[in-house]
Amino acid sequence: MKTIEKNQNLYTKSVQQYVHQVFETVKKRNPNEDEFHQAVKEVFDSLVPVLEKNPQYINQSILERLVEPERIVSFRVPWVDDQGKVQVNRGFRVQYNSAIGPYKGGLRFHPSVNASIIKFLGFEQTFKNSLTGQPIGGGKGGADFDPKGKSDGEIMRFCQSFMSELSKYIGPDTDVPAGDIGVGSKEIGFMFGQYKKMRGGYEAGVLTGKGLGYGGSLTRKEATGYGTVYFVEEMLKDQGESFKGSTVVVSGSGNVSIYAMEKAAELGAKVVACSDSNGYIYDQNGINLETVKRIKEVEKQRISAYVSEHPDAIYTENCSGIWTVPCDIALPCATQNEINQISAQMLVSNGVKAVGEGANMPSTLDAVETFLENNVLFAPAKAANAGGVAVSALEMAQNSARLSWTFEEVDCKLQSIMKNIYQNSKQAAQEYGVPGNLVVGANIAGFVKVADAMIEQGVI
Ligand code: NDP
Ligand code: 2IT
Repeated sequence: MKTIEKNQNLYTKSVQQYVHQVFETVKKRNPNEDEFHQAVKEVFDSLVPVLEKNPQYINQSILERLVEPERIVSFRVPWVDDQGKVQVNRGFRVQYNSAIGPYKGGLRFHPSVNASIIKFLGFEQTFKNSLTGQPIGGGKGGADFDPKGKSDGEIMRFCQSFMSELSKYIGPDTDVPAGDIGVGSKEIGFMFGQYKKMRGGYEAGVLTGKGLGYGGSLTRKEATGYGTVYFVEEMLKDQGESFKGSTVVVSGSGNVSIYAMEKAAELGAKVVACSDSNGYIYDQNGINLETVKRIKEVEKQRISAYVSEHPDAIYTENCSGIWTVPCDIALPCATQNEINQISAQMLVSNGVKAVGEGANMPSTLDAVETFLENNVLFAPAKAANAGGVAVSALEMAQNSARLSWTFEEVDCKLQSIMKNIYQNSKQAAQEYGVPGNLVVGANIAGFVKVADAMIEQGVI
């Protein structure tokens, strides 16, 4: 018995060493790409038990293959601003992994966009899309373009130039982009128009998140935020808890944040704070969502404008201060690494019960550690925010069938997808000896399907 145990320990150690070695190579081959390293490290740390039980993944070099995107394109995006001056941005598309379907994932327009950000997002997307149970591979793209302060004409000219190049690489069965930070239905509309003009044909399924009048799906706008709340509600239900009567803090005030707030409030929670990149608002009466929607979606103002209409509310500069607001449930829905260890510790000290990641990789690795060590229920991004891309895949299905489903039909499918992701992640965590750890569970459940498909398709 002792010998078997000793051999098992030795084997575990050698698997850990192998994983460590592949990770060191990733760092060496992708220097200065901190976000990409972080995303890979989180997944790799989760995979040791699955690699121990399945040596074929090691023999077939699945990790080595997964850290190398199938293809990355980087391109010049020239456009003319309202003053007649030529501006140049850098565009990207990473076609990360097509083992289980066409590349699928959003486009981000934000000045911080670079290869590291796009690769971390593409890597995450591969496992997230696998978790949805739908036939979609992983992709991501974007540009270091800042839509803030640009006129509609400037945004249109930028989108047209961006699509003139991107159109060479995408298609309804090849690669299907959608929105992300800085890209909503307006930008998707401009890009779709340009794609259609260049192709000379109506390929509705080439982009998702389209307007409802030309192939968009009902519930896509709401899907990421609603899905995150559905996922967290399932997680709470398992512990005999729910959103009802809880105090909730949601960072950001964009697409994901607004609809997470809406669904949390619908389920009986009081949402007391939200933010933008400048600062956060706190409203002890509960955030008035109609005001937030008008300020952000229609008037495109800063969130600070809220307090002039709601005198009880307080605006504070510095967006990370939002994590000092006491709450039962925290939903980070803004951007990567918005919760560091100090903020995580603050949330724990203030008694947070659950954290649900609506954004991609919003918690640093040590923040995640802090939540898990303190028994906070933790819903990781790949699982919790998969509702957006899941409904994108439903949009593709509707486009292929040339029909549209009702809001209720799509919402119902979204709820059942989120429940499945929760159950599959929970089950994988249990099966591999870390019950309740949804980080490990989601990573394993997402990985196994992609890895098996890669093996079945041979070395390509
Ligand atoms: P939006 O552009 O609609 O909103 C982004 C929000 O986050 C804004 O309030 C913005 O504030 C804030 N924000 C952006 N960057 C920063 C930053 N560097 N520091 C602080 N705040 C910031 O984007 P989405 O709501 O679509 O995306 C939010 C997150 O959710 C991202 O991580 C995205 O990858 C993820 N996600 C999005 C999905 C979707 O379907 N849209 C699906 C799954 C995940 P400001 O206006 O000041 O910039
Ligand atoms: O991060 C994400 O999952 C998204 N931005 C949505 C991608 C999509 O294809 O709908």
